[in-house]
Amino acid sequence: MRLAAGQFRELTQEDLAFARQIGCSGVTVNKPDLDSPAWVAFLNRQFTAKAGPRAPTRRWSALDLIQLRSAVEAHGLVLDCIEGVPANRLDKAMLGLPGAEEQIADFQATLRAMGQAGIPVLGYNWIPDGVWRTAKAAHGRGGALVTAYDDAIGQRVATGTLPPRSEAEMWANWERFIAAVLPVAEEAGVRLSLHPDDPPVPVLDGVARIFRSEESFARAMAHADSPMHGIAFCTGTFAESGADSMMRALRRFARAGRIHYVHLRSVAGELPRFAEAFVDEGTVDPVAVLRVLLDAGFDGFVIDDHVPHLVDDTVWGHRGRAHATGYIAGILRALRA
Ligand SMILES: [Mn+2]
Repeated sequence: MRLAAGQFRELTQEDLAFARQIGCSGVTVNKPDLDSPAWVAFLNRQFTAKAGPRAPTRRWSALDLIQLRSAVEAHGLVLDCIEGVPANRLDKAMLGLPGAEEQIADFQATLRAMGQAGIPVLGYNWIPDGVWRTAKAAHGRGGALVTAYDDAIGQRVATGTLPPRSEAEMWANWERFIAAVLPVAEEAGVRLSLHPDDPPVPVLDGVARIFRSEESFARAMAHADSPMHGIAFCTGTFAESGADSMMRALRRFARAGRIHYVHLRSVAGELPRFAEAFVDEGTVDPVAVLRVLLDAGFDGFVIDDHVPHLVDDTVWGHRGRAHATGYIAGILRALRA
């Protein structure tokens, strides 16, 4: 088990140095925009061959990803994982809309390119409208800014932007997707890791949220039963339904060897109302989580996740992430001793 720094959208030399400085061995990037001026500027600082602007791509090429990987490795780090595909284009596949086949073909192409570039894990989720919160700047400990969710408010929101979808429809769309992409992942040697729906409520905005419980993950793991298909185990999201059920799911899937990596964060409260919290408070016991993973012989990586926003913090959350990663590293050292 090792620690990674997480969720970079656009890498900077300073971010990569920071990841090393706080003791991480690897990084994950989240829906990187490899067409952005910032990334082009990064490449032009990192490499002598100049990169130019280009039109947005639907598929990352092997060259894109080799550049990404070598930029990370130049800082003494491993590129452990990418979360999401270009511009997060998977919504039509999730909803079964026209264009789904094209998105699945793009996803397959990205998997093949990742295999060629030697990037071992692709994290994905099955929530077409993403993570929902009803407050983005609630006050946590000491006034740190945290996100919060209240289902009484969430259930009253209807954006009207998505077609209604039942559980059966969302499962059928997922089964079509995984049947198309898992053989490609196996051939490419890239592991697909499913993140739970956040918040894990049965339905939001008219669309069923199917990956919200231990039972739903057991069904998904049995249906797509391959070492190349596993779980991005988010302790925070699972604990939004209760910390005890999170620990049950953790023990089950860790023992089964189906956890590829872990988002280690905590929450205060549970549905129907919760707020995000520092990793050293709230309902998630990070000592118990790491002990289960060590006992199960877990050999993936652990990253922090959304972290509270501290005084004078950056958008990415350098201060919050330094606190979370240092805290997790301390527990690991103590457990190993
Ligand atoms: Mn997460």
